[in-house]
Formats: sequence, structure tokens, C-alpha cells
Amino acid sequence: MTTSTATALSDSPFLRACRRQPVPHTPVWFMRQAGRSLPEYREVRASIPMLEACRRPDLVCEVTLQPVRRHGVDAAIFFSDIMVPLAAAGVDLDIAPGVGPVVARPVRTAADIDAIGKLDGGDLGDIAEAVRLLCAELGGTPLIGFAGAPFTLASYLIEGGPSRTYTRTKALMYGEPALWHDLAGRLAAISAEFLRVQVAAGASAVQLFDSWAGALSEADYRRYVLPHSAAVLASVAAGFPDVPRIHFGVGTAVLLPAMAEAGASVVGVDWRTPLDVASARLGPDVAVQGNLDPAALFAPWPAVETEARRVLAEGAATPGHVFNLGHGVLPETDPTVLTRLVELIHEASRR
Ligand code: 1CP
Repeated sequence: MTTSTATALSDSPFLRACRRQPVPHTPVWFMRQAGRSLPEYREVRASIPMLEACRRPDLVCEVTLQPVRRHGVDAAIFFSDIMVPLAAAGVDLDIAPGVGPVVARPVRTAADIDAIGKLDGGDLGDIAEAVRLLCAELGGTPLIGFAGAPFTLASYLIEGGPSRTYTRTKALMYGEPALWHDLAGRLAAISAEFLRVQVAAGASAVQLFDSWAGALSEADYRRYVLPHSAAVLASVAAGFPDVPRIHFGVGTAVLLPAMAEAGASVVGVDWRTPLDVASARLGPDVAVQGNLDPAALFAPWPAVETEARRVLAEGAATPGHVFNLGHGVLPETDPTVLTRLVELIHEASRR
């Protein structure tokens, strides 16, 4: 990387906001900005299964860049999936169209847990290659690397796929805590390695997705989950102290302080909690990311604008704000609305 690229990156509005420094405008990116809302994505992916697509550096690079070119967002998110490192560690799984992750043999016993392999960087050469290609193309635009947090990963492994109630996951957690901690510890090591590979290859920030942690009470989160997510974030902090760590989940209003305590520099907030309220709970040392309701993008533009301006105003009352949706872009979203939203956020927040 040239010195001027390194300076441009370090001075980018996204990284400055993560560090709670003054910004020329509020940075914006969208969770799931690469994906089915874009016709150019559907074209590239047409006949290639998701997990295979994630292992092809040229394709990962193209799909990651598509929303950056189209929308002018302030950061790219690496195109991959939270299940990719588990597949690389030998778990037999698929990502089924319209469903999500499907695990061939759900993990429920000590023997199932023992069968989960270790991940070493050597299994992820194509991931590192894709990150290096991307960073060269992105120049001064930061790339966000990511991984799934142990609870969310465990939920897919134990349930065998998406769930609404997490009954088997909680049954293992409450009923066999030693097994639970063994599994969560292994998943933490796998996610830490996935993040290490992405950052070592050039990613400027990381996001730990604990999308489904909101299913837990605060006490259970602290007891069964926080130590393992903290281990993932601590391993990034130890290896790469200057790389911001974003920690995100849905329905986490009561968990926000605990998610910060896990070692986050930025906490992602869904649309249910106003950002100023979230920030008051998180304190002055944490930036926030969010939190326009992804469903609001289906309303007529004046309503989208009103909601976006409200989020900006609430974000302005925090130590640092990265504009995002409260969860991922829904596949049916009109991409022209996303582009218009980026323009609005940049203009309305210009200082
Ligand atoms: O064939 C396809 O196009 C499949 C759809 C798809 C895509 C585009 C899946 C299946 N994953 C992805 C990419 C993906 N997954 C990204 C890409 C980068 C971007 O944001 O632009 C990211 C960050 C993820 C991470 C991910 N996968 C999460 C955490 C984020 C979140 O939305 O909460 C989760 C929970 C998954 C599991 C998953 N993978 C795919 C689906 C449909 C799901 C969710 C299933 C469920 O509801 O449980």
C-alpha cells in the first residue's frame, strides 16, 4: 500500500467516525449492501451456489465492489457468509437459496462437537487473496471484514438451520453448560481466525455479527455468550489494536452495554432503540452504528427522508455515528432508493 493510500484510508469518514473523531460528513454503508437487491449481483451469481461463490476471489471482488460503485457508500463489506469458515473447518453445510444455512448433521452431542475441525489460515488462502485484490481496487475506501459471533453460529449448527425459537440451542445451553462452553469456545477460535486472515490481508475494520443474540436475557447473555464473543474481539485487539471492532445484533436493547463490554469500539443498533438512547447507555467511549428500519425503504421517498433525518439527528447526539440500516438490506429493496439515501445522508450531514 502506498503512503498516500494509507493516509486516505486512515482519514476516511468511516474510520474517523469509528474512532469518534470529527468527520466531514456522516459515513454510510449498508449491511447486505452486496446481494439480491442488485440486478448486477443476481447476474453474476446466476448459476453459482453461494458457498462456491464465496471461494472465488474474482467473483467475491466483483460482488463486493458493486454497491460501492453504484451507491457511493463510505465502506465496502467483504462478500462472504458467517458460515464460510465453518465449511472451511469441515462442517458439512450448504447455503440454500431462499432459506439460508442448512447443516447436514446438526451438532447436539459431545461427539458432534469434537468432530468440528480447527481452522487454520492455510484453509483460507482464497479469502486472503480476495481481500488483497479488493483492497488494491478500493484504494482509500475501507473494507470491513466480518465473522459470526459464537451464539449466532451455534444456533445454526445446533438447530440445523434458521430458527425462530432457538429451542435446541437453549436446551443445550441450560441443560449441558459444559458442552455449550466447549462448542462456543471452538466457534470463537474459528471466527477469530477468519477475522485475523481478513485483517492481515488488508481489511480496515471488522464487524462481529451476533444477529440472533437478542433471543437471550441479559443474564444469560453475560453468562453463556459474552466471554466467548469477548475472546473473538480480544484476539483482534491484540493483533491489530488500531482496527475498529463493530459488534452487532438484532433486538439487543437490553444487551447493548454488555455487547460494548465484550470489547467493541462501535456497537450496531437495530431500529427499535433510538441512537441517542442507545448511546446514553453505552457511554462516551463507544461509537454507534445504525439504525434506519430496512422496511422504511419501501415507503414513499418523503417518508424515507423524514426517517433518515431523524436517525441522523439522533446520531449527532452520540460520540460517533456510522449511518446504516438497523439490519440487512431486504432483497426486494429498490436499489435506486439506497443510492438516493446515501446522497441524502452525505448532504444533510455535511459540516
Ligand atoms: O444465494 C444468495 O444470494 C444467498 C443470500 C445470502 C447472501 C447474499 C446469504 C445467505 N448470505 C449472503 C451474504 C452475506 N452474509 C453477507 C454479505 C455482505 C453484505 O453484507 O453485503 C454478510 C455480511 C452475511 C452475514 C450473515 N449470514 C449473517 C449476519 C448478518 C445478518 O443479516 O444478520 C447471517 C445471520 C447469515 C446467515 C445467512 N446467510 C444467508 C441467509 C439468507 C442467512 C440468514 C438466514 C436466517 O434467517 O437465519
